[in-house]
Amino acid sequence: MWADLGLDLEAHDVLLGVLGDAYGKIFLSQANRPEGMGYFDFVMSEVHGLRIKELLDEKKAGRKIIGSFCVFVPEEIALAANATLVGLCSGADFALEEVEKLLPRNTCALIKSAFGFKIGKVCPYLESADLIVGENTCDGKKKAYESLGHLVDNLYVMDLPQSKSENGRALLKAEYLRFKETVENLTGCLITPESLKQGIATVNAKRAAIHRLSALRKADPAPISGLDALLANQVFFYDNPARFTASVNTICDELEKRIDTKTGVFPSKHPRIIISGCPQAVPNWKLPMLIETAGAVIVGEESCVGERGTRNLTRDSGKTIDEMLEAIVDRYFQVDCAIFTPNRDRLEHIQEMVENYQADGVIHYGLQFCQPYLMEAIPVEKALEEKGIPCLRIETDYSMEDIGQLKTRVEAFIEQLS
Ligand code: BJ8
Repeated sequence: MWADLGLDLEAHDVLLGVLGDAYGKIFLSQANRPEGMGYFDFVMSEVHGLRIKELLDEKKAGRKIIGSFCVFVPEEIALAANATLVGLCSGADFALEEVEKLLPRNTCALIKSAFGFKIGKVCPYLESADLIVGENTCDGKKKAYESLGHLVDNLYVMDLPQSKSENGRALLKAEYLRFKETVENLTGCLITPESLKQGIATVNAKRAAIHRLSALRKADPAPISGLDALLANQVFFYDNPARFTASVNTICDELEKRIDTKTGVFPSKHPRIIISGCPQAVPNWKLPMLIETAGAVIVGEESCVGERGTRNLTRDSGKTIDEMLEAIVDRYFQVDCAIFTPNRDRLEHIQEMVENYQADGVIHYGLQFCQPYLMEAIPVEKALEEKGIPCLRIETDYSMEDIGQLKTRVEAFIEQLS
């Protein structure tokens, strides 16, 4: 299967070895995990196995696979046209030397990682995709897609607004219409009101399950670790949607029982943290691992792999395709990515999350060279400080070089909250 996809077998084995090792040390070593996490352990063990086989079987049956790097790509539309959407963002460095021949060194790790996985031929999702969707969000991604277009022959770039104006909304609607037509041409399936309604229902159910999980994390003591909750949010982008929804709901049933019996994931009182900032794609677990091993519990992620990505459901009352598209545009237009200017909603959402999740502090996670989030980190910190909410600004990448320094800073911050 791997050879058919054109993967570099040796490099792929190395990647899986490192991934499996890290997963064992970071996730399986946690005490007192919910039993339902067994499903996510299985998914992770098969993320480059059974899940790829399923996608290839779908392709054989005539379905198309669409890969995306951003939560602005509407899964509802992909599903309605008989396509499956998978996330392509990667959270590990790969083939860095080769990547830096194509991209400047001062490019964020998330973009470099996507290139590294392509150049190193180690990502079966990327290689299975019939269409790869890039989006004009930050300058780094925008320009990087020009270069990515020379490495793949199936790149489609979606334009996105940069401000929440009337013109911005009109652009988003026009781009979603163009995306709809592109996906219909790709799959040969015309979207109908019924198929779009079903697409909306499937994605809403997936997001509602995550909302339920998030709501349970408001309990004190927290019934699940931040690492495990982050994992569920990461798997959101890969798994079969209906199976994912059912599995998250099963964990939630278990967590409700834990809350009834006041069974926390950690035995004693721990400072509660919100992580805010750049998305954390698999296997980027460095910072959450440091936070939770330092004795705090992460109770929410203000991130696209987290609440920013899943916050709102799509209105499902529309009857015509246009009414439903309007609802989709309304839903996505609320995503408060730092590429928007101004972006006051994000500041408010972070403060709301602190209140709702009874958090003691915020750790702002910025990837090195990510201008949008690093720039916003300063007003975020200021706004939080004005409200007396402690905030720690972290700037890091995917390497392990700074782990000692990060550990010291994180431990000192958590100590201050205890
Ligand atoms: S909606 S956050 S998924 S664009 S880390 S590549 S911003 S330089 S990822 Fe994102 Fe969509 Fe926005 Fe969400 Fe650029 Fe920053 Fe790199 Fe980033």
